[in-house]
Amino acid sequence: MATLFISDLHLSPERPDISDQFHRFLDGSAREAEALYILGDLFEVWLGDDLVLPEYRASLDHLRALTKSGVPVYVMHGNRDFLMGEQFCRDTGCRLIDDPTVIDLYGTPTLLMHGDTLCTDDTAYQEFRRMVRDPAFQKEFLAKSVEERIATARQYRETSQNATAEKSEEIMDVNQAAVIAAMQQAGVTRLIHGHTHRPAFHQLEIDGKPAQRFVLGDWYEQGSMLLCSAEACKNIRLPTVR
Ligand code: LP5
Ligand code: MN
Repeated sequence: MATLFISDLHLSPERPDISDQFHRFLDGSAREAEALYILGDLFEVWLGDDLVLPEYRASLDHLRALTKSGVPVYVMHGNRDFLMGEQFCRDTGCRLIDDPTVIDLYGTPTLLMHGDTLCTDDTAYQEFRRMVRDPAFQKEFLAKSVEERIATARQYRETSQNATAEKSEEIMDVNQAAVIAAMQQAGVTRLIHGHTHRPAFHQLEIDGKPAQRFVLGDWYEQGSMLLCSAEACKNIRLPTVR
């Protein structure tokens, strides 16, 4: 048996092939899993549970079919879809988990995060994050009309695209001290996260003990997952079928 971790699918009507691959994954290998964890940015953007794009419906249905088949699916918010809420859970049978969350992964306490909070050198982003994660700010946003929400999100995207084009790769990666602090605080020697779209396995040392950081890959070009069994965790690229 295995536990699967994915993140950063950025499902969007603009890339229907990726949605297809996700659906095949949910109907196929995910059915054999003990559990599936989606660690943020499942959707390119989520403007509220009451504003689901018609193109997203099929993905919700495939998720629902997986949870109905008995595979638990845990979903964490990313920096694009943090407005997913209770209705999303009712529609899919998925359970939302906090960022950060510690799970017992075959006997090894494992810290799960989206990864954006580890990018502490990106101070402009952290400031933006504080603003949009404020419950009062979100309540105000969700009270806006559909058109206003779409327009505001578009402005955020444009501002963000311009900002990221100016930032260095180092600034947009995790800060090593933040990684160590998060792992120490959680009392773990294993971390799994996404967000940076730099799939990798990093070995580090925390308080003299060997520790591991697994970074999940994005689904821009093709699917990607981390498969963990009692023996090991390995990053796997999912074959594209066109
Ligand atoms: O997403 P990605 O990978 O391209 O970039 C992220 C960071 N950017 C973001 C912003 C999102 O892309 C915007 C879309 C989110 C829609 C959310 C739902 C609707 C809003 C709900 C409100 C309650 O997350 C980017 C990081 C990068 O990752 C790497 O970590 O660098 O951060 C930025 O670029 C942020 C900028 O540095 C600062 C942006 C300030 C924006 C201020 C508001 C602009 C005024 C618009 C007027 C309404
Ligand atoms: Mn992200």
